[in-house]
Amino acid sequence: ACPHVKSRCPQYPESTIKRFTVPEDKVDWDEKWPQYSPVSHTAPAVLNKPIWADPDIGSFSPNFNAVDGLVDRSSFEGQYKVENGKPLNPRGRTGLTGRGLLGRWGPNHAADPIVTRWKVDASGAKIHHSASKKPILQFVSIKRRDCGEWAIPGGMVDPGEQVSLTLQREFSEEALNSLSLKQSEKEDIHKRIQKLFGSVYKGYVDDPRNTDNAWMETVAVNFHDELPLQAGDDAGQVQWVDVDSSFSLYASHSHFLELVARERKAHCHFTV
Ligand code: RP5
Ligand code: MG
Ligand code: MG
Repeated sequence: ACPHVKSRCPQYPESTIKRFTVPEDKVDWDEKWPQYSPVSHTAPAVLNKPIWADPDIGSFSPNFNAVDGLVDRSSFEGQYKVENGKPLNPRGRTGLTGRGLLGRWGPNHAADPIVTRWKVDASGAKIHHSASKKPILQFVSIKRRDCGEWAIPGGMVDPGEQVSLTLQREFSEEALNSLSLKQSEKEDIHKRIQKLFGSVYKGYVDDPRNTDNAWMETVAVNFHDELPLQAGDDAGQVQWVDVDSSFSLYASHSHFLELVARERKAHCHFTV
């Protein structure tokens, strides 16, 4: 796997904290590096003991690398190491210890619904890219309220929740504003998004919130359909975006879209 980059972003999100700089050749835990002195940071919102967060290690020793009650603490990346009671990021050093903005020690499981359609002209014919000659896909993208970056409308898996439900729930909340719909409209939307396609990606997300002890993992799936969009919940805006964009997306989301485009034999170009 290639070294994580956004997980080493100098400025930790929603704080004034700066990460200890980790050069690419020192990311791997197997590289001896006695000078490594990462900054410790866990956001006040996490220390406040909300229901979505674990307690601090010391008073708390969960079953790592396993399904622990309703919380899945196993990783798609295989067995991760636990050192002094704390799980170690499977992709290596991030320059920051603690949990930062993430609630769980170890993997924090999310789900990413990638909803696509073909880009068509006024007559309904597929538009092909002038250089690659391949048809152009569009995907539903939301502007995240936290950082203002465009992203897939994903979200965290709730304890005990089926990933297939998280995908539908987060997509409906963020891209269809289902939290403000009538019950009958909710049911209609639910039926339409149940037609689930195979999963595109399962594993680590190079998310700017990641730390040495807490990181994002996801299951990304692709639905191909037309849907009426309306931004809601943690989405500020929502729109269909060409899978041919000059702007970069949140975390490793452009990588997931590359996988979808390849599978659908569509044009793809993203700035990473
Ligand atoms: C990313 O964070 C995942 O790929 C997913 O899109 C998202 C989940 O976190 P929230 O949207 O709930 O903040 O790493
Ligand atoms: Mg959400
Ligand atoms: Mg979200």
